[in-house]
Amino acid sequence: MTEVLTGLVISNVGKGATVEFEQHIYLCQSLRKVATLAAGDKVKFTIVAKDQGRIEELLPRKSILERPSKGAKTRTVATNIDQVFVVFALEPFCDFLLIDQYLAICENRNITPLLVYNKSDLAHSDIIEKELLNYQSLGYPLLRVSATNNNGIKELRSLLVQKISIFTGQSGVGKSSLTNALLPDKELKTNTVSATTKHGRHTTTAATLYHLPEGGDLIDSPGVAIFGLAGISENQLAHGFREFQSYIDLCQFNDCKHDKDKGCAVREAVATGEITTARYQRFLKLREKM
Ligand SMILES: Nc1nc2c(ncn2[C@@H]2O[C@H](COP(=O)(O)OP(=O)(O)OP(=O)(O)O)[C@@H](O)[C@H]2O)c(=O)[nH]1
Ligand SMILES: [Mg+2]
Ligand SMILES: [Zn+2]
Repeated sequence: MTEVLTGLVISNVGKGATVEFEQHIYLCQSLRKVATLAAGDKVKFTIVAKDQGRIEELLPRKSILERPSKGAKTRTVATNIDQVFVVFALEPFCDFLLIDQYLAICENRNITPLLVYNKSDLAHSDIIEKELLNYQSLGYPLLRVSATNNNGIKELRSLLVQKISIFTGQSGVGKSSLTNALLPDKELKTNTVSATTKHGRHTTTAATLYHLPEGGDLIDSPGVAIFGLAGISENQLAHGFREFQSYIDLCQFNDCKHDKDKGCAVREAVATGEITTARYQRFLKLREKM
């Protein structure tokens, strides 16, 4: 009888999932389940040939990040994540709507979000600084880093120990550059997951898990494609704006949409300045997008 092993999914490469067991990688298939597997999954598998295996069972997940797929479907991007590092920069200019979307998802998925301002070697922006002050007052940790001059990398590294973390953010903000700055062996930057785009730039196409020398794992994921608002309800979106939480219960109506509704405590808090207009406007925009 073949032995059933417990492995860790490193990446879903389309034609199968790469599964790690005792520092060895097996390309695994299963008739039904392989499409749903993602980086971070723990699976039971059997070895069927040299470097090849078959997935027998998917083990329970602690958390899951999904992205929208064809039709109303969703696709799993990564699982068992402890913390999401939301990476942004001056260039391409920081998309706060996207940041709020990531934060809202983390609030609902019990994942710790942290903000990472990369390319801190570039110029200062008053617009960005103003928003960052607000995020910090809401309790979101903020790190200023630069993959170019290694500023802040040590602190970033210390936050990754013993956790499964993922970098997310717009394409071009430097997620892969930061991953490379953190990994000791540049060879680990597998070319199988990076395809040269027509602009001649390397862009990440599949979420891939990397082990860190200090312990802990890092998943490098494709840019903006990752986790849309897939699987989140309107109520969860409102809850995902953490400063709304204490007001939601005070709204006059249970089914308050926090828009033009009568007796909305959230809108009232915007009027008195307890919730910033910027965050509230972005909430309305995201709700419209759903
Ligand atoms: N000035 C400066 N440029 C940086 C820094 N980090 C990354 N870059 C540059 O930004 C560009 C994009 O970096 P990537 O690491 O490929 O960005 P990414 O977020 O992985 O992009 P996708 O894989 O497309 O999502 C590259 O040209 C990097 O050299 C930084 O700290 N400072
Ligand atoms: Mg990348
Ligand atoms: Zn309301």
